[in-house]
Amino acid sequence: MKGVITALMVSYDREGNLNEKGLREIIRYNLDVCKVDGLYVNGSTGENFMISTEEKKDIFRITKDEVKDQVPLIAQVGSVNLKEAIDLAKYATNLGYDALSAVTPFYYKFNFNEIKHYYNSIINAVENKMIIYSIPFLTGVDMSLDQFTELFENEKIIGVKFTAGDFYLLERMRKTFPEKLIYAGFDEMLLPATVLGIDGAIGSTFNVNGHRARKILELGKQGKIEEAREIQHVTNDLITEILNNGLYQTIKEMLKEKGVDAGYCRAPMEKLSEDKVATARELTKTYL
Ligand code: MN9
Repeated sequence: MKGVITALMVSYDREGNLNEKGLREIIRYNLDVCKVDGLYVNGSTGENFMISTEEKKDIFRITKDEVKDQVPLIAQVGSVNLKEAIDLAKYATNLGYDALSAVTPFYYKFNFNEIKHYYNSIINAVENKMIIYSIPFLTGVDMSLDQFTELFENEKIIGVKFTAGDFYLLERMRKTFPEKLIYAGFDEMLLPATVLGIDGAIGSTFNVNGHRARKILELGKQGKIEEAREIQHVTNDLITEILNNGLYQTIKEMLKEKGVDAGYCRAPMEKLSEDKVATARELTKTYL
């Protein structure tokens, strides 16, 4: 479960209904064109926090059916509704997902004992492994090295998706937990994270830019920093444009330009204006 892992996009129609055919096409594009090493399902990029439990299950089921055993699959099951998280953990485990992941519980200011109880409750309910999903800029939950150490005492908790720019903490984590899996979560900081010794990366832009991410990771690991930096520069030119134009909407529009039925984002996320659709088309021509 190392390497470039796409945070999978999901296709919704104009009314916000799940588009199974489109989801399958996005998966195929990731496996056949971007050639990524795995998929992270129902994360932020999958618009997970705006959809129902039944829809989450449909996405887990369709994805496993399309991928079979081609690449490892990670199921993000985290929810402030702990019963839902456990239900989803059982569901994804029964489907044969290779690992689970759960976002730190958010909205309420849970104390660390509550967070620890949340992770142990989810992972001890199933025969599977857990990757912590840490994304402080969206959740407001910032954990310390000592707190990660306490969570990692449970051997079923095998790693972390580290979506943060705190490279001091990242370095301390690498040194302290050589046997745990650390995934970079910000695609625009992939090279510096690689230099610090991550095992892989999980990101949204890999849906379209997975081939460049692979080069950055491989060159970075080989110590070919100049070459890797050039590719990170091009990657970040693209990511900056995507962020300015609307993150998930623009990636979907780029996929559509490549013939993938990627659909629209789920409300309350808005649809792109004509101008922004045109910008996404230009980006596709320039970068893909
Ligand atoms: O999880 C993604 N985070 C979010 C990873 O979507 C919130 C990243 O891949 C970012 O989308 C990407 C752009 O900032 O690095």
